[in-house]
Amino acid sequence: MTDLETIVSDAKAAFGATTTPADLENAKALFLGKSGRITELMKGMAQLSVDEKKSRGAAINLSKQAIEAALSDRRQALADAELQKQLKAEALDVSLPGRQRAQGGLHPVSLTLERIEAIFGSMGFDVAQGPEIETDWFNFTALNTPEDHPARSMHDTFYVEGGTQAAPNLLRTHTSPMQIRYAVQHVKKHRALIDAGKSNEGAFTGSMPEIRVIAPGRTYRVDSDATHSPMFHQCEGLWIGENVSFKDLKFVFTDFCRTFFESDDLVLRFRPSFFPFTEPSAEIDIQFSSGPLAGKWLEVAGSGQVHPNVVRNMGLDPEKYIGFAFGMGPDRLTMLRYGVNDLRLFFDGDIRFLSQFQN
Ligand code: 2NM
Repeated sequence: MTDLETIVSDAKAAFGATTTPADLENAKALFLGKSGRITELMKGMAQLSVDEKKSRGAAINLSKQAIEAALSDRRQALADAELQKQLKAEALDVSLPGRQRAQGGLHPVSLTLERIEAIFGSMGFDVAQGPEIETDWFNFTALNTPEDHPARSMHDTFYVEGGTQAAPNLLRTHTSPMQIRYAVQHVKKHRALIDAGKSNEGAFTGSMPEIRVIAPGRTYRVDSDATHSPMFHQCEGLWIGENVSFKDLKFVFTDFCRTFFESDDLVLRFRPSFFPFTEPSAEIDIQFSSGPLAGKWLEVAGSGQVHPNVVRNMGLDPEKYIGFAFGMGPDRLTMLRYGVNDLRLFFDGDIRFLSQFQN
């Protein structure tokens, strides 16, 4: 092997042994760099004669070209290998099944609130929502609650900053304050329309359209055990007009319970009771004729004819306007409907419990 053939063969071997472009450039320098082996041979030609220079120069040049060709081949090979590696790393297996997106759902109590709103909505009831921080007036006084009533005590009510010392602000203990707010607005609006000689109910009658409203939402009391949570839900209903009576309450609430529990033969019992805001007052119990709860009387709501003082606080004359109200607990209705035995499960946020309720 001539010295040139050895150099070309060494270069091919050196290039072939490299695995990265940087290694290859280092290997190139050994042969074609400033003090590389080919460059050194060229420098050594200085002492040769003109004829020798011609033939030696041509031979060195051929070798140099062979090394450059080998270098270029190796560059391409390394680049191809890199590309293949990258393609393999980024390969998409289009035959893999798609990733399932977890499906969220409404909270069971929200499902109950939606059902309540839909059922009462079908009976012409509006849905009113309002503040959870209330004034003493709307939560207690307007609802005919005596100054010394135990519900006003700090043991039962969460008081918050704001208001006056005599009438501090509080977290509403029921949603009835919203009934008062709604009724006052309703009365104001229709009184203005009547005064202007108009009615938004079509022909002018000179009288106010009935108040028919439910108020669902969060309420708060100082209470915590398996059946009481400091935050719980309430839905109160109100129906006031010139000729609304207890028989309307019985019809409406019976229809509601039968629709809500999907049980046509469910029966109701009205048991005398007391509330400051109604007179007379009654607890409403229901009884299923079949299913796991058959035969038991279950308390589902409180109700009564709205007290004249409360009607007056709505801005209405109790001699002319009369009606009834009721209040129920959507948390308890949800427990009964789905057979849940511990109220706290609703508020623990355990997805294993919550995901059992179908929307
Ligand atoms: C109940 C029971 C009885 C009630 C009263 C009123 C209002 F605003 F008319 F005064 N709203 N809700 C009421 C009546 C609530 O809950 C157990």
